[in-house]
Amino acid sequence: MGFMDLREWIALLEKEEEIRRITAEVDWDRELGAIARRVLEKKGPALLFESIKGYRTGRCTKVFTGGLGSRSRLALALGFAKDVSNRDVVPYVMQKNKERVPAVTVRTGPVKDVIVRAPDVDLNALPVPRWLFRDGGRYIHTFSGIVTRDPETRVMNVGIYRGMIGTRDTIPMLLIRGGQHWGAHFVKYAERGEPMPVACVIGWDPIMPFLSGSPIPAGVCEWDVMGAYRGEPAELVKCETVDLEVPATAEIVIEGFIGHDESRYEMEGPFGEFTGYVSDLPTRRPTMNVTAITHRRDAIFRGCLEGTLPGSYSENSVMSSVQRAGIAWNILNTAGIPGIRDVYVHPITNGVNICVQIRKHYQGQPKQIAAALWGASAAQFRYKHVYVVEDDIDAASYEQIDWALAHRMNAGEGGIVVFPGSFGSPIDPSTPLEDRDVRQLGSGLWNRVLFDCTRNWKFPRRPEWDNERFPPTVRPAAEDEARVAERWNEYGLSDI
Ligand SMILES: Cc1cc2nc3c(=O)[nH]c(=O)nc-3n(C[C@H](O)[C@H](O)[C@H](O)COP(=O)(O)O)c2cc1C
Ligand SMILES: [Mn+2]
Repeated sequence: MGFMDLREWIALLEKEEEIRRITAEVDWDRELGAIARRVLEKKGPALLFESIKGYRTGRCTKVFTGGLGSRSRLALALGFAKDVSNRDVVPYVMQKNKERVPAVTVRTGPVKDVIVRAPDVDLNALPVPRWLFRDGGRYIHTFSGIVTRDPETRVMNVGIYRGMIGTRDTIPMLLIRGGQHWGAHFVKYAERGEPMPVACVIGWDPIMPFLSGSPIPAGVCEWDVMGAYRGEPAELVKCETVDLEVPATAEIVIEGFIGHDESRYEMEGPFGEFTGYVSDLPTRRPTMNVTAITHRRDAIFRGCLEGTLPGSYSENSVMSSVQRAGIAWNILNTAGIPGIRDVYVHPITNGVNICVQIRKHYQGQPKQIAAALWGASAAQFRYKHVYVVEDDIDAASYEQIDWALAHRMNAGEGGIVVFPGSFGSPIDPSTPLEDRDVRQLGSGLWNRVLFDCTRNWKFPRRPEWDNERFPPTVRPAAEDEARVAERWNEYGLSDI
């Protein structure tokens, strides 16, 4: 099932009573973000702000946020019932991520209703929030699909990368060369001495952030994967000033170029990041020079309040709890590792921590799992801590994982493996700033850790342990449990 555009998605949320329209006037500066935070804390609905201070009239008067801020709304976006289980939705995503329905190019569409070209471009004409009082500016790109093209293969990529309004027509962005696909494109354009053409799509089918915010393998065009999820090709139109294509029914598209001259980089940050911490001192970043904006009549701005805290899960973490589990599971399958029973990502860590449940086939299997995950570029911002548990431990239960960690894991016997100096997130507050210098290092440096919470096969099987490698647990014998269950009422315990 595909939603044609943001408006149909909003209509479905309305039908399902999963959205509120805010008609009271709200300030884009801090107030809108603080409302969004309070609604996340209350596990509340998506929000459509209809009266934004200073934007009661103009080219764009509405802001939509929170559409994917709960598991039930994510389920709706994927065409499932609201209460779909992890075990149903993750395999679906694993399958769809591997399918492609190529996009088609159409002549025109509503995204061309209004076309503004440089020098008439003014980004401040959009009601872009300053989401958090600590943010360095108005973050225009928090949930936009950022489109670039590989200059060699001509395949397009769509990713979410944050960007802030610099001047009226510039957007400094967090562009990481190592790991991120547009970063690889940027390096290729630099080698050719050409600026990189970029198109930023604000507001479309919810499948767009779901796929652009997570790593699909390099070289795969995310528009084609979105087509697979939609069950019909994405209909794209050519941009006005860059050689790129964008959805014909998108709300707003910002076109431009990012050059390589570091003297033209602009300051970006800080930004309230997915870790729940405010990341980075203001830093000079690659900067997009906007050459055109095209948009629908009565365009709706789409953004997201980033940052997960205990009890308050951002849209990114809700998406990640499904995507990052599915992507990891596909990596493990591709690596040919047997016995994977479940892969679980709790939204609180966004997939920085991940738990893999296995039927143990051999002693070195957990280390093979960690090596496979850490060898994949999908691990750029994720999979810092990998737990491996056996199939009697529920990967979704922190209590059960901690029991296995307490009594099965032995650090001195290889239960903890630290893999230092690996590529990783430059926005992890536990990483020293010098290891987060993207300009120097290309990406951040991470010390990754495996917690092998499986039972050690170096222990010999023992007859007194029922021929197992580990002692039996304190559970009564099955026949004792059955007898007691049968006589339960006789004991006068029927109310327990
Ligand atoms: C809300 C949100 C903000 C993000 N911001 C950034 C960012 O600023 N820079 C970045 O490299 N990745 C960012 N990401 C993660 C990327 O979107 C993710 O790694 C994705 O795989 C990038 O696409 P790619 O794999 O095609 O490069 C963000 C993700 C989300 C959901
Ligand atoms: Mn990609």
